[in-house]
Amino acid sequence: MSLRFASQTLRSNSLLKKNSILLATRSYSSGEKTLKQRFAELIPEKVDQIKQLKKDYGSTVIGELTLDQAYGGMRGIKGLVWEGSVLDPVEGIRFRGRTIPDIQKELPKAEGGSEPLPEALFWLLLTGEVPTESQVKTLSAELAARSQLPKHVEELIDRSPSHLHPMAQFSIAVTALESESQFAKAYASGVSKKDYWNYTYEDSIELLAKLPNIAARIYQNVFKDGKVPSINKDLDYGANLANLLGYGSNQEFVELIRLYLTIHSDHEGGNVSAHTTHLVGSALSSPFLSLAAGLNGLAGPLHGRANQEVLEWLFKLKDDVKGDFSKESIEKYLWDTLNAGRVVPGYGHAVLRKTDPRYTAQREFALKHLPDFDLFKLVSTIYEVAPEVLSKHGKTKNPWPNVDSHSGVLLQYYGLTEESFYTVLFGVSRAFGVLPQLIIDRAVGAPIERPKSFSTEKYIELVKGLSNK
Ligand code: HAX
Repeated sequence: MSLRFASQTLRSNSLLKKNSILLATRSYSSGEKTLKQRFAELIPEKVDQIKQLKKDYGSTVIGELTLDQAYGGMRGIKGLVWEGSVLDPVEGIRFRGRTIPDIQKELPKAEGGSEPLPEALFWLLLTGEVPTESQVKTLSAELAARSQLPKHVEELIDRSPSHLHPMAQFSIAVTALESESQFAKAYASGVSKKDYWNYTYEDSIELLAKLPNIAARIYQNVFKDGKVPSINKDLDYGANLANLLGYGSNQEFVELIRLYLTIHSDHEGGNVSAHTTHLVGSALSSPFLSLAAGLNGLAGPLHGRANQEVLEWLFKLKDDVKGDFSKESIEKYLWDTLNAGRVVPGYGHAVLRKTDPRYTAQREFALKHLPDFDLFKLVSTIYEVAPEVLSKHGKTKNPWPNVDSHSGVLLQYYGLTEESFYTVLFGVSRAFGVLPQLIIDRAVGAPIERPKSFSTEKYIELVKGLSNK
């Protein structure tokens, strides 16, 4: 090991020790377990559960695979393990067995607030347990305390040209945080596999803590005067993010951000951002490099960027229909989109076969807070027309709206009108879903991922051989 690396490792180990001491002290003072302590207690149980499952059922056939699936984006192939959430095609997402209305009811909220705190969801996704209010407060305080960005990351964001898409800036900044990775340093110093989760946990908390400053710095640089307010150590994560973006004085917006961060976090393991983060992590790349890879996938228009595309599509619709917002006129616009060979953004889904409950949660928020907003009314009319048009068109397997169909409209109402920034907010939220799985992956010793591929020629050989049997 080089001298520089050895001293870095020593520094990171002493920092880790300092953090653990800090956490232990806090837990003694409140008499409750911290997230890290509780997770550490749960690891042996999870490891044993998996070991037993593999021992009893390791050779059980859990599905069959067709050639169509190999060529069709691997839809429906069971081959991933994801603990935080499971997606039912009709019912939608359940986070550790809980629906969105369940988590709205059960998870701790900010004082005077009615939406769940995303920090509480992080706890739930990692442990399967609902934290107490004071446990969430401890976690919020830790995230606020670790939020400061290293100088080189601030400089990288500041030097990015304003025409570089916010998602590209986001990915660059998260990648550059690799300099802070305790996991990478610990790995290089040869720590035991059993301790990987510990460093992955520390990196994940560090990363989550720094995302509001990254997102807000990009937003303020690209769209405002470049000044980023300071993190308030007494506030929760959503309130701080709203403040940093410049909208924290509006409590309704703060509530929206808490809801937004909670419901965009996790959507089981097969979606591009979740799968990519997990895959890259399986090579023992740090949480910083793994999340950056996932964010690059989220930036695609068929995935997270759809929330930006929805707004662009809505504004074009407004121009096209020239004040005629009748169902007939919207129907014509939908057909024009489809006949031009384009997708209707915000509609369809690879798994869902009904209206996305994340759409419904946002619709309910709008009905409560902004029922008369013209863009909300437009989105509602499209909801009445689009499923029938898409069904008649006959291509998509799911003519119902997904999460991206609604999120931008809510942000527009509160004045956050710069739609090219929207996927960054999605990315901050997605970190709450994919980082718990990375920590679990390292805790249970998940192996490097390596499915089998064939060339078309080889598949021809394979299917001919099989059909001759
Ligand atoms: N408008 C028009 N056509 C659509 C469509 C839509 N909204 N959704 C699907 N289709 C088409 C597909 O393009 C595909 O056409 P081809 O056979 O010509 O390739 C056909 O219907 C079958 O597709 P599918 O099986 O129903 O859907 P996929 O699993 O292949 O794709 C997508 C799922 C979400 C990518 C797709 O529905 C889509 O492109 N939707 C619009 C973009 C969007 O809203 N993306 C966000 C999804 C939610 C998310 O991940 N958020 O981050």
